[in-house]
Amino acid sequence: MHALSEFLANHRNLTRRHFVKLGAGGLVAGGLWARSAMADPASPELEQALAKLGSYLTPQDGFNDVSRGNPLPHSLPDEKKREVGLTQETWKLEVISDPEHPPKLRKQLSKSAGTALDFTALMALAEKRAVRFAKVMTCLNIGCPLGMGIWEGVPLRDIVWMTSPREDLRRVFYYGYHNDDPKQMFRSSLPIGRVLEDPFDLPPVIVCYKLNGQWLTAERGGPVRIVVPEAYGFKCIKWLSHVVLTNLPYANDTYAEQNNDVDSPLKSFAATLFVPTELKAGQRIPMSGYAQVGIGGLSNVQVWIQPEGEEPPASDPYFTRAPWVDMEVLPAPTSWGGGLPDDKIPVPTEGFDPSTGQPRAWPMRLAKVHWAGIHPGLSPGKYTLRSRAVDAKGIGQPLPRPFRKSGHAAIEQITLVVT
Ligand SMILES: Nc1nc2c(c(=O)[nH]1)N[C@H]1C(S)=C(S)[C@@H](COP(=O)(O)O)O[C@H]1N2
Ligand SMILES: [Mo]
Repeated sequence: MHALSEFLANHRNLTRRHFVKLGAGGLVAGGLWARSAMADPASPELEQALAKLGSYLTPQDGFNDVSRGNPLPHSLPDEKKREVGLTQETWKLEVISDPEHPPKLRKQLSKSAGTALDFTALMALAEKRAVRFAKVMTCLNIGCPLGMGIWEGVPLRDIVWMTSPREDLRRVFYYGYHNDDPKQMFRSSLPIGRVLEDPFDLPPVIVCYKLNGQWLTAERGGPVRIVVPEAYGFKCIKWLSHVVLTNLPYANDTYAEQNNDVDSPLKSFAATLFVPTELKAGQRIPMSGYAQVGIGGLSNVQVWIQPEGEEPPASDPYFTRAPWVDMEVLPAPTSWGGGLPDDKIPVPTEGFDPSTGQPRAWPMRLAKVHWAGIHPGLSPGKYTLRSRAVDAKGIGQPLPRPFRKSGHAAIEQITLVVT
């Protein structure tokens, strides 16, 4: 609750500013959002909407869990976890050559040769090479992020280079502990180029051991998981045990088996967290929500309230020509939550100014934002409320990549009833 009241205090000035700004603009697109409604910006309704947003970062045990496994690896008793390498003391990572498509390596890191990487060696690397970045963890198939975190790890390339690869190395695949049952293996993969270099100012692919400044819990994939900054959750393998270097030129992710598009980076999308759905005529309607900022960035969040019976043209299935209205994207919070020690972003973290602890740019790509707004009220009837993200190029969700199996970005629909 402490974090929440701080969050509200941090956002109050902003909302005041916002509604003054909107008020000065007068009527906006669609004519629904009138100047008069913006007269009392610090409204109790709006505070109610902001109060529903919760903390910015998600505590580790507040993430939604979609892990596979029978039994779930994180639910194993401590004794068994020690036995199978799911503790920091017993964890070992093998970095080996794919026997079917072998690259030329000078060395492998294997348990049999006694050269597997252990947690002490990982921490020795971390002392010099640790990186941190913000990322929203989202399942490609789920319409709501699983959680937002600051992830810390060592670049995967530093570990790949330990094998002194020479040539015929085109891809890396990796998997974690899966109850020693081949049928339960959950594998993901990346082109070697993405591991060795970070295109478009992305942070590196990491071998991750901390989340929000704390050791990665077993449920989040600890002691060690992979985190790929721009990817959906299925690329971020938990309970990491094996990295396999291969000359295979294409993706061999387990997730491809369910018809998923496994080469698709995070999309931008928005959703509502709070809006009253049973209303009186003319009653002001506060609303708030979040947006995931995908690889395409975010320029805005918009809302459209469609009266029942007013159908948009069939030639516009993604509602690009509907009378969308801008909401206010809230600035970076000054209180982060999520269990971050002292509520401070660790220094250094990519994308953050080390002297102020604030993001260098906002909205921050691959992270989350909150938004809020207030509608002046509707006449009696039934309506459909929709929200959408608009990317940095001005393209509205679910475009430019509308297909479901490359990541959920369907426009949400909420029914409002006004009496
Ligand atoms: N070993 C392993 N890693 C895994 C999975 C899994 O089932 N097993 N699920 C993946 C999927 S589909 C998602 S969306 C993310 C979820 O990460 P989280 O549990 O930390 O939210 O983990 C990924 N990593
Ligand atoms: Mo997922």
